[in-house]
Amino acid sequence: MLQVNRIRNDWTVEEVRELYNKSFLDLVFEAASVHREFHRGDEVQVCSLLSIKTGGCPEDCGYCSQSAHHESDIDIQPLLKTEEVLESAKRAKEAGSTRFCMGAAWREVRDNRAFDRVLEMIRGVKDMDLEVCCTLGMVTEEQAQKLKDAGLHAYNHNIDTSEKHYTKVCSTRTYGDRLQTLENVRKAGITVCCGGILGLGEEEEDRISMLHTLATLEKHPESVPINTLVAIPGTPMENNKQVTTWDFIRCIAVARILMPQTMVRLAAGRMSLTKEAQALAFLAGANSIFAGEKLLTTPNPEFNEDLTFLSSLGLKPKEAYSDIKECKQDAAAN
Ligand code: SAM
Ligand code: DTB
Ligand code: SF4
Repeated sequence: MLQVNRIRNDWTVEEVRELYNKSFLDLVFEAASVHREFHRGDEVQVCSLLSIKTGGCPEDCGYCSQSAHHESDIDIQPLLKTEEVLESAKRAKEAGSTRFCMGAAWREVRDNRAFDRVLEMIRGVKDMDLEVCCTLGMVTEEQAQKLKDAGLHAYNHNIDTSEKHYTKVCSTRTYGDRLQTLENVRKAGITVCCGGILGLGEEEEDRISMLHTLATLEKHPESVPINTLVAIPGTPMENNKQVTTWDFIRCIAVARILMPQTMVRLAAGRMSLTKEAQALAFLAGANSIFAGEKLLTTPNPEFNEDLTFLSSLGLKPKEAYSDIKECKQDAAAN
């Protein structure tokens, strides 16, 4: 593909800052142009999430309902049975999802029976021709290889914010730990899903730094979820100020320009975004949503409401693995 020549991993912080500070409409226009050059402007991928193990997490991430350090009101749930997970994946597929992401409130993967069960879940979801993604905390190179062998397509592991601000978000692990897991996932040949959260009390400079880190990884993540904080009662961030629509769209647009081939996902926080703001996000380069009434522990718009909304904008759900299929077609044509 000719466009590959324009993929840059050497962005400077100054360049990212310059983009972030562009006048709003110029920024959206540039992002929309890049988006249409690299992606179909009429497609959005619809993904589903399932929490396969909920709550009681030993990490102290300040935003999270599932940390054992906070007093949030959630139903703690041990690892689900494989049949329950596959049933849920089947329903997600029937409703129109093409990617299924399973999340566990673990600090890290351990080599135990629970991990073997997750591998079994991956095989089952893969057999349904869904893109299968997991987010299970830190993984070693060997564990990543086992995930790959089971058919895992993507691993989600967010850097959340800038390296500088990270110490104010989580004290039980380091930014370096996050980057190490991402490297282990890459080495195993699994695609990387890595993004962040806006609204963690960060400054603009932290957002710029986070986007810079993502865009200067050796290879851009294939998927970048942009979450806005869902402020959860009982967590240290329950009273954080809400992110403005303008700041949110700005980050989507900058991510799109820096990482043209990446899927930019509207992740947590859509309940507090108007439909108009979401439409603007699609214009500015977002091309995926999480659908279904629940994210991991918090509410999300209903599936049918989203499908009607997408269709009202003339957007169609994207097929599973369509990027890989397009690459194969390109290779065959050359
Ligand atoms: N335990 C694993 C981990 O931390 O990587 C996987 C699950 S964790 C819940 C997945 C991601 O969801 C986090 O990295 C964070 O970016 C996002 N997230 C969690 N709680 C959130 C909240 N309240 N608002 C927005 N995003 C949130
Ligand atoms: C991501 O970046 N956002 C999703 C997915 N990856 C795993 C999770 C959002 C969780 C929102 C809070 C909750 O529902 O507990
Ligand atoms: Fe645990 Fe993940 Fe929540 Fe952090 S974000 S407390 S690691 S479940």
